[in-house]
Amino acid sequence: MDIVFSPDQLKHQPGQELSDGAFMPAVEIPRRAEIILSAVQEAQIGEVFAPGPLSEPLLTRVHSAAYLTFQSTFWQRWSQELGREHEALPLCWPVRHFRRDQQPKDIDGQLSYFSFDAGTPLGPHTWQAALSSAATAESGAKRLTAGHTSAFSLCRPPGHHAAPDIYGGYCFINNAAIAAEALLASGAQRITILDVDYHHGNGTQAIYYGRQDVQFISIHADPAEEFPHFLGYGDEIGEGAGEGYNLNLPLQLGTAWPDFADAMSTATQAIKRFAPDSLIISLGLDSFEKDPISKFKLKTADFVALGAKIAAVKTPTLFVLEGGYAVDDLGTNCANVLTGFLQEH
Ligand code: SP5
Ligand code: ZN
Repeated sequence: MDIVFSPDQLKHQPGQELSDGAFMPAVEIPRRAEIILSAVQEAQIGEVFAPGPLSEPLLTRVHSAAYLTFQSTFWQRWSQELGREHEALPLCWPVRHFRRDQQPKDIDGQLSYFSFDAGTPLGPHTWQAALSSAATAESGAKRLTAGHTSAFSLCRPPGHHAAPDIYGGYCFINNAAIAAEALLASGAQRITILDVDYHHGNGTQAIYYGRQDVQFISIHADPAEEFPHFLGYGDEIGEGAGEGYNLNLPLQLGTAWPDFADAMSTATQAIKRFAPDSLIISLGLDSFEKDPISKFKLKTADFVALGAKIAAVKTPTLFVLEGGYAVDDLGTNCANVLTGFLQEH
């Protein structure tokens, strides 16, 4: 299985995030990608390739023009117009009783308008790294179009919390959606995105909620108990033409492999009924028992079984890295998913 990775992705180096009511060391750090890259090389999953340049039209298929203008000009405005050299966090959101139809002109208002959390710092090279991450997803998708039966896009920063015009949850560009759009643009009719990250993929759900060409399935911690708090319930089934093409499988805190495996069986049955041309896995590894911010209980060996369950769908599969934070076993867990997949494939 080819692995796609760009070192430009390491240029996003957040220092601190707001968490537990205080500034804490950021967890979505370059070290995550380095741990995973060395483990998949060690496990001889496949050869590592740099991505080609990102196709611009894919960006506009996923994100709004206003959002792309904001992100691509943000650091210039923040640093040169305002003289701010520290990384940026938003302060005030248009929640209940506020208006959302007026995009503010000033930069602090815009930071809030285009975000949903204060845990996702924007720094000088964030957008460049996010573009490289999206290019990594696109290059993986191109391998499936070329006839490969699997590929691994080692994307970082992650993408599944990013909606058409909102960043947050450490995500800026929705990489899984970039890959889905690349496959559709190359002639695929139906794509499934199966999101196994510990957190609900609210951004991916938002992008595809009204569409029937992309089925979205997410296994995650119950939003009543966990971030992103406001989306990911089981009664969210899609709307309009998309009704029936969104499936949320929330699980309780403390979930271990047997219950996660049951949810995987439900998911794979739904995928087989939909019969997609390709499967995209939003591969979060934060369901691990020792993940520093999460509360599921998957063990290192369980990730082999997870890969095998994905292989049982028997559909060309692109793995797109999402969350999973820097602990020693992170790389082994990732390699285990890919090994488990390859053994059963
Ligand atoms: C891609 C992805 O996995 N994004 C997750 C974003 C989660 N951000 C909020 C984390 C809050 C963690 N609070 C618990 C810290 C443990 N003390
Ligand atoms: Zn996550």
